[in-house]
Amino acid sequence: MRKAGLGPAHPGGCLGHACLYGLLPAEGAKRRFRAFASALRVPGVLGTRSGGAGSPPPGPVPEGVIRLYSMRFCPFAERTRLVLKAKGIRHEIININLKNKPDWFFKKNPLGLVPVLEDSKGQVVYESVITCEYLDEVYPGKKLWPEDPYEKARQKMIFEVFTTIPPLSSSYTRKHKTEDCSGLKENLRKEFSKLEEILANKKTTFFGGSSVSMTDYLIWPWFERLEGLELTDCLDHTPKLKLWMAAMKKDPTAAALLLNVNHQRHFLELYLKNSHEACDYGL
Ligand SMILES: N[C@@H](CCC(=O)N[C@@H](CS)C(=O)NCC(=O)O)C(=O)O
Repeated sequence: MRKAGLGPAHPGGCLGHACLYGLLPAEGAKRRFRAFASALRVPGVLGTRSGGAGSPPPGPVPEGVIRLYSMRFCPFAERTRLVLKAKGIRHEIININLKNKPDWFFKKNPLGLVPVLEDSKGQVVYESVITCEYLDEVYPGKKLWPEDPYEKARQKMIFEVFTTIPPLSSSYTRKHKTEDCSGLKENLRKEFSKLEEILANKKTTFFGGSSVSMTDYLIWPWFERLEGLELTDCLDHTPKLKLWMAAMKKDPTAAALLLNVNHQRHFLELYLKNSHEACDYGL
C-alpha cells in the first residue's frame, strides 16, 4: 500500500522535460527545453548545467512528480536514479554543483550532499539508501526489496558486506595519481572475494536471486566505475562477480544509466582539482 507523503505515482517514468540526458539531439529542441526549464525555475536538470552558488532556488515541485537533487557523476545519486527508473516513477532532476553549492541547497539537506528527494508538499528525504527504500515503499510497481522480512534482512546483510568498498574506492580515487595504491588495491581484492563467495553460495546471477533487486542497484554504481578507475584487474579472481557485472550491464535500467567512461575520467580530473566545471563536464 502507498504511504501518504509523496504525490501520486506515475507509471510513465521521468518527466519529458526533466530527464533528457542524451535525448535531445536537435538544437531547436534544446532551446525549447531550456526555455521550459527556466520557466519552471529549474536551475539544472539531468543533462543540463548544475545549479551553483548564486543560482535562484527552484520553485515548488509540481503535483504528481518527485524531484531529485542529483549530480551526474555521483554513485550515491545513481542509486536513487536507478530506483526511480526501475520503478517507472515520474520525476524531475535538478543537478547541484557540488564544488560551488548554492546556499539554498543546505535547506534541503543540512549535510550538503546529494541525493535528496523532494515532493510537491515540500517533504524532503536524503541519504541514498533511505531515498531508495522510501521510493520502494511509497510507489507501487515492482518491489525491489523482498516483501518477506527474512529475505529482506538477508539482502541487507549482503549490502553490509559491500559497504566497505565505497570508502576504499574513494581513497583510491583521491590517491592513485600521486601515491602507491597497491595496498588499497589488495584490500579491494579481499572485499571483492567476500562478494564472490556470497554469489557462489547463493548460486544465483544477482545478489537478490534470479532477477535484479535493490541490493544489486545499491552496489552497482561502484562496479560500473571500476573501468574508469582502471581497477578491473582487482576482479581477476572473481568470475562470478564478473558474470554479475555482465548481467547488470544488460539490465534495461542499469543500461539506460550507464556512465561514459571517458566522461567519468575527465570529471574526476576536474573534481580532484576542485574545478567549478567538474559537475558539468561533457555538457
Ligand atoms: N551517505 C551519503 C553520501 C552521499 C555523497 O557523499 N554524495 C557526494 C557526491 S557523490 C556529495 O554530495 N558530495 C558533496 C560534498 O562532499 O560536499 C548518501 O549515501 O547519500
